[in-house]
Amino acid sequence: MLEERISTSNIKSGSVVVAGWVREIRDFGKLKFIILADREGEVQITAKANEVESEILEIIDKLGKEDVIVVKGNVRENEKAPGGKEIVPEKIEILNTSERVLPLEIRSKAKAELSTRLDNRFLDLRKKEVLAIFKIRSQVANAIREFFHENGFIEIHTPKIVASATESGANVFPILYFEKEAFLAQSPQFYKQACVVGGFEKVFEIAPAFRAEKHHTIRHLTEYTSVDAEIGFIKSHEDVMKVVENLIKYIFEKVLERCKKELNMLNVELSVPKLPIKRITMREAYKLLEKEGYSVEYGDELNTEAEKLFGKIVKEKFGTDFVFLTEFPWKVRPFYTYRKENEPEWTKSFDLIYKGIEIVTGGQREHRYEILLSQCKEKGVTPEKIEFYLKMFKYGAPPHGGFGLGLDRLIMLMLNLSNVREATLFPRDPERLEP
Ligand code: AMO
Repeated sequence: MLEERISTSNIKSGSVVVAGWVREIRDFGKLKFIILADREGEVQITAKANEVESEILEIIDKLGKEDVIVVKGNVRENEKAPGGKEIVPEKIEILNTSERVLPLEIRSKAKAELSTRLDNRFLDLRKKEVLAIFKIRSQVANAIREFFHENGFIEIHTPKIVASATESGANVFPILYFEKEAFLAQSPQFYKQACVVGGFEKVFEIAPAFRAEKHHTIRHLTEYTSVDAEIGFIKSHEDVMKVVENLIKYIFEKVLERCKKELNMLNVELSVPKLPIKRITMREAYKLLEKEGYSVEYGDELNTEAEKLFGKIVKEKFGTDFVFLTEFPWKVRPFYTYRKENEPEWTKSFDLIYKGIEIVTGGQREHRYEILLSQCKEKGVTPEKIEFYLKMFKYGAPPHGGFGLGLDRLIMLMLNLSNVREATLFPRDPERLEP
């Protein structure tokens, strides 16, 4: 029967075969209903004593929620049935059974605790709202690939087992690698730069990144999906921001075009951001925050609270959810960052803030060997430990820059989810290694 199977979204008329999970059973003795669910939706199976073989009623008596069945039957109009159609079964086959007590209700209106949901993620994924999140995430990834390919970027795959930290030494995961010291990659930073120096000019990667983040927040994971890009022959970080904003616009346009049903299901109203996205320097941001009575030490980063307040100020003042925070202080940026020519305490770098949370970091990179070496020492990074990286700047490195975008955070904020874990299939945090 399975080879004739059609999706519940394709049910029109005549004889059909559908397969899926028994989501609900309603039993009125001589009249029994099954709500059968598959990826695309649900359909009602209606079995009346005088309309179906008695064997069918016996099978339905044995069924429980989340059993997997295949049903052959005839489609009939019924305005009371969900979707206006029902199937009168001729044959029901049980493909597999489920335990009778479920650790998680799939159709329940009451929201289970996130930890219970994640412990039973395979069941949680059967909820249509959860599926909608991952259908949208799939389309976002698709749009990202399309955008980069259309704009001349080459997709790369860089190693995730690495010999050194790239961002800061503090949040890197050490691993056992025979007799050597090794780590899980925090970012493809060095490798994406290596590809540009290697002559690829424009590259991108969508891959996991690992951070030993001990803190428990709604926006930190220990493994997240990073969308990285690196571009050669730029004039400044401005060229990089242009790519970021065009990418964001493209993603929003495609999601609006391709995910109407899913956005409706999640009650999400999206609008494509207007370009150019507002740029505000860190120095201006300190002043804006100061005016609201929140003072940040000159040269410091914005903490979570300040970032949130900054997002709010920008929304009220400029009516936008997106803002580029530019010219970060040298003090808080990694050694590879390019400093402003006449103001070396400030850098040619930026973050993109969306609804008060950072989703992108980027900037121009220092490509002049001697300066890079001295910046490396200034930041306390041992040059010998990153020799392979430093070496490539001796053989003709063009000016370049790039960015890293946290895919999980983008999805969380786009869909108004309350926690980044909801945007991630099987999230990893300090407590969670399974499922
Ligand atoms: P950064 O460390 O700021 O920059 O990371 C870039 C983006 O990655 C996301 N992100 C995270 N998402 C979830 N959980 C985490 N623990 C986490 N850490 C980071 C954020 C962040 O904006 N090499 C640079 C990028 C570059 O300059 O090209 C980097 O990794 O959305």
